[in-house]
Amino acid sequence: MSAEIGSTTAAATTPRGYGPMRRKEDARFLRGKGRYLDDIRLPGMLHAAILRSPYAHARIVSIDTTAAEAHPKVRAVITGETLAGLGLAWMPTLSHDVQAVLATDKVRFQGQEVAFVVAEDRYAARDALALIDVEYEPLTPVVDARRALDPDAPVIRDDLTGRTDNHIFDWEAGDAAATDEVFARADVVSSCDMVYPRTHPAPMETCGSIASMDPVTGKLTVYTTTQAPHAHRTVYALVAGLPEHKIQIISPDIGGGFGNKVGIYPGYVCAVVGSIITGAPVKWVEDRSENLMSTSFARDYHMHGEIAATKDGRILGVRVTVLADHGAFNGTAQPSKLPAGLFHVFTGSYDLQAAHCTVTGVYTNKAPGGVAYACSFRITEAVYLIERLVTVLATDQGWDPAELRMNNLIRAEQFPYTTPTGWEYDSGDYPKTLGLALQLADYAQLRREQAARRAAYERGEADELMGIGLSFFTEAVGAGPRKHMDILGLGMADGAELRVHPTGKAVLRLSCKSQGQGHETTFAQIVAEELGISPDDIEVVQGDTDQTPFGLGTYGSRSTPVSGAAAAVVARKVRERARIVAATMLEVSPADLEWSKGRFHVTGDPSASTSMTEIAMAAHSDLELPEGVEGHLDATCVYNPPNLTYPCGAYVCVVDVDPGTGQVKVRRFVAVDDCGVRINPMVVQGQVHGGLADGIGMALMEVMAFDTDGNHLGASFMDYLLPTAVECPSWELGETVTPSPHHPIGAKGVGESATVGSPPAVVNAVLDAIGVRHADMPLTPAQVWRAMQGRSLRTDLAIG
Ligand code: MCN
Ligand code: CUM
Repeated sequence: MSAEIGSTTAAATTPRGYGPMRRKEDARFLRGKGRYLDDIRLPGMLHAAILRSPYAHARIVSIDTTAAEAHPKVRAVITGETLAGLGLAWMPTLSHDVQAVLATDKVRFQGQEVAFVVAEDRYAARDALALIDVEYEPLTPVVDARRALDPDAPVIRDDLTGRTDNHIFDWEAGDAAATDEVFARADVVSSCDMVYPRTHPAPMETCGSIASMDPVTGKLTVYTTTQAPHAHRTVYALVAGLPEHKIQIISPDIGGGFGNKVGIYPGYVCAVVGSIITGAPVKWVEDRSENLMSTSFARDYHMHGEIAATKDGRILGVRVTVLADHGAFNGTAQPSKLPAGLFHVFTGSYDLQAAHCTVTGVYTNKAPGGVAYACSFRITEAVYLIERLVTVLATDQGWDPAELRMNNLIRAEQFPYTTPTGWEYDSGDYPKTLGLALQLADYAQLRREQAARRAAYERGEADELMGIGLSFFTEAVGAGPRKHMDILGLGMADGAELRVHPTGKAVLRLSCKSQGQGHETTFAQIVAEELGISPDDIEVVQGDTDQTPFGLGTYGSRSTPVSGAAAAVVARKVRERARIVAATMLEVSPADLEWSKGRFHVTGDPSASTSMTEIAMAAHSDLELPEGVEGHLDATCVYNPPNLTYPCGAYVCVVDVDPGTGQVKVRRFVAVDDCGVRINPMVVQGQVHGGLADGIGMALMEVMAFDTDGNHLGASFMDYLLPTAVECPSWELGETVTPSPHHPIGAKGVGESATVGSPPAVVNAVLDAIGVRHADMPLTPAQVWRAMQGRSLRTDLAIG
């Protein structure tokens, strides 16, 4: 699906280091030989199912489990009361709130967990759910976040002492006074209200867990679909009071995470309790509806933005207020100290004088979670906001949106650039990146074609209108404990361990966890680049806490910025050890050796050399190493990134819209990404392709909608629409390379870039085609048609 222009062409050869290389893991994935959670069967394993609330808001009057317990194949029925006896009825969320593991007092969203049945097989567990008798007293739900703070709104979280409303937090960033001052002297101001609807990561594989408590040794083994195995282990230990060294978390192959697999879900906790109670391993795996209804969603931001500029097109400042719908429990995955995540970067890629934003978080009767889904902690919303605002300003003033962007982008010489909200962008050459995108798209020609098309349409000679949409984004990825980038309050730095075997093969152990991003290949390539060993000879081990070093795992596109750095650093340590071994072998001083990929040779005498393989064997031999130098070729390192990395990109989307039906066809999509040094350009392109498809999905079809009773209207793929190859054009990719100055190999993350950057490009294109200033996503045919009649609606609520 890729037309590559302005980018490296992928070859299938195996390089020694960086470069296009086919993914090693695909040998098993493409043959159906992956080992996913549901492929794992332990001896004597039991199966579980969860009874969920049919109501969005209701008091629980009684739960009668007698009939379910009497089912011949049922081994245990767990309720909130069972858990309360163990002190586990409530668990902490990623945002320092608490969430009911199984509801005791009230249910607070449709699909909330009420009881957990453990049975001999999956069918019996499901059947027994119907035998549980729960008496509910329905309560009025809060479905619309805009009504959550009304004085007469029902209080959702009456479990929290002293709580009299649905307010969670107020948070602000930037300088309010300076921003007001800038707005006061601006010539022009544009404003816009926009909703980033609730969406879902919807990975192909749903979430699940198998817990196995060994009653004799007291060791708890948990196989689970987690993006963050070490963080999960520490949380299990802290919450359940289990000894951490006796917990092993194994994250097997993962069929997509996209943020959905960062958090800890009630089913995971119940599986552990189920195993302790029954003395057998307990497997719990969600079905599709459960995944869509109850696991972490994304976005749900109601934003009001204002943008101020001079009359000659200099953007001065941005002012934003946001209402954030966090659902019934505040479970957003984000650094503890930043209640609105990294929404801070709402100033985007522009050199502004001042900016200010306030975010208010509220509870509603919807599933908890938030942020997750290729989000980089709310940057998706921030980029959408600023890229829509800039486009609205251009529309209002009759300016060209490309020119407006070009004139206001942060310039190359301004890096490192401190934003008005205090973030230090590490590097970039934004005008060059945008310039390349405009060139690849042939922007001027596109505008001419568009004008001709509109004229033909008005003469009745064309059926469709053409639109061109732009976006420019800056991402902030690669969070670590420094700069307050913890998760769950845990500031766990990421480790790497590298061991070279006597025959020159190597094993690299990392704290991150691939969910499909190709880590087994790309991290092997990093070590290969540093040591000159073939990537095929380097095994990457991840996802098993007994086998890998501590670290926070994979989310926020942090693997390359953090674990990628760790891999390079640990390989360099091994290389320095190899230098000493080589010097001993060649009977020279280590300082007299020069490294060229894969070998050390004596300075001035290339014939006196030894290869990495020879060195590896010698390191494990009877070679007499200098006093104090250990044998073997291995090393460990812990990497705590000094800053985030800031990749960027410029996107141009071209659409054709049928005004009669509102149908949108994405005709072209040009994406120029700058993620610094590319380890494997082919993998990067794959990441970008996926993210662009995601963006088309969010812009045109994906939304978690609710009716007035809080019923979930997107609980299957019949209702929650995902894009397919049919809706996607042949992507046209380009690249610029601005290395990160603080990263050992100059790489920046890229895993979420395209998801973050593409929705505004698509929306801007559709609105450009139909000549409408703003309409909310998703731009379904109905929404486009309504927008053309001047009646754009809220798409996330059936009440409109
Ligand atoms: N890469 C590279 N050169 C760079 C940057 C990255 O070759 N300069 C490669 C990496 O080595 C890695 C891949 O690209 O193999 C993605 O790297 P990175 O940007 O570091 O992102 P992560 O590996 O941390 O992946 C997380 C990111 C997130 S947060 C979401 S959400 C998302 C995404 O990855 N989920 C995905 N892409 C996904 N792709 C798949 N197939 N499945 C998911 O669940
Ligand atoms: Cu927030 S989606 Mo990704 O960061 O796993």
